[in-house]
Amino acid sequence: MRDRESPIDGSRRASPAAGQPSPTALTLYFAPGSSSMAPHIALHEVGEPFDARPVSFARHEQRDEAFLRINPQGKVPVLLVGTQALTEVAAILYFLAQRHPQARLWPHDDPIAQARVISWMSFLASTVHPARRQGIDHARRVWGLAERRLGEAPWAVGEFGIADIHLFRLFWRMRSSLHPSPQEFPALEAHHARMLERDAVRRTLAIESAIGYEVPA
Ligand SMILES: N[C@@H](CCC(=O)N[C@@H](CS)C(=O)NCC(=O)O)C(=O)O
Repeated sequence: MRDRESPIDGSRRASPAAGQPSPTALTLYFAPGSSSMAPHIALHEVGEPFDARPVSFARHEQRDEAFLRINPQGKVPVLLVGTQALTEVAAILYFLAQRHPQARLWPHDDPIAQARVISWMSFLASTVHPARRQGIDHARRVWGLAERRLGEAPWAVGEFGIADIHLFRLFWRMRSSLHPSPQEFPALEAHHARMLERDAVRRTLAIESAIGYEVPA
């Protein structure tokens, strides 16, 4: 991490009188282009200020002792809420959507839509994200399932929400590594284009590309 001070080490914090951060202040640990892009987008969507801490994969900062104290798995994203660490894209997106109902990232009044969002997020985390490691052919088959699942709908479930953010980041990554033709996944391409119209997405991409992507091509 570029900032060597461990944010969970209370002994190294300033005293409250000297301006100790609020116990609910948000800190995002992220590596440009990686899974953490999804919570990064969500933070811009909800508009809450946060402290952004880049983690360099090239320098193996995810293996630094200070970072492993925050997330023993050595993975991003991590969102600190005060000193409490949240991990896993799905959980962080859910947390931000609940914390900011005005951002309308979650179908608060519709239990069936809520279950469908969880279904998408589970599918993305457990089937889509790990697919690439099982080979290009397998990854393409799995993306074919995502394509059919999205179908003609503009968004994953009803209105725009957290499942779209999660889906976007994974498809963005797949596009830059497997370079599918525009005809291969037309629904996902249209979704990707729709996402790129959003200020929060454009802002996140600009910030992350300026720092530099260190994820494998
Ligand atoms: N299931 C986790 C996946 C997180 C993950 O795999 N993060 C990767 C980047 S995409 C990482 O930090 N890798 C660093 C490493 O394994 O050394 C989630 O949804 O947050």
